[in-house]
Amino acid sequence: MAVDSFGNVATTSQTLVKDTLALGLTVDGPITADNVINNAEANAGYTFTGNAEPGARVDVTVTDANSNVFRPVTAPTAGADGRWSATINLSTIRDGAATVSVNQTDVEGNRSAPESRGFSVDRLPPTITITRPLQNALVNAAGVGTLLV
Ligand SMILES: [Ca+2]
Ligand SMILES: [Ca+2]
Repeated sequence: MAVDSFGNVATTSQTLVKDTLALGLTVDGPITADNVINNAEANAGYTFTGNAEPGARVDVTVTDANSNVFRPVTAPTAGADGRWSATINLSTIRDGAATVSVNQTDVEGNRSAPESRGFSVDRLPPTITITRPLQNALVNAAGVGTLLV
């Protein structure tokens, strides 16, 4: 408030918006079409995507079944449309249940609660087991035609 020599009073007001929240954090799924990272997909690396506040830095962490942790080389920043993407090298990820976790720090420095999504890693090809029949065991007609001993 300001008062001049004639007693006129000038006031100004300004509305301050206090931003204490980091909103809208998501991580897209499924991870690959089937939510399973196979060997070829692991070797190629995977680009995780999702939403965050525009301009927020998004920390992306993948943890595999052996508690190995994978991160992008640099944490992505959400674009003006709120989209983020992070390519992560998964060439040494291990088989089993894995999780991608994301957290964001918005431009005001607010951090949000983490979001996470589970997926599977299956890098081993299916195994084919051929069991020789026991000696003198009966093999039916279908088995005789296909079994090479
Ligand atoms: Ca915010
Ligand atoms: Ca897949």
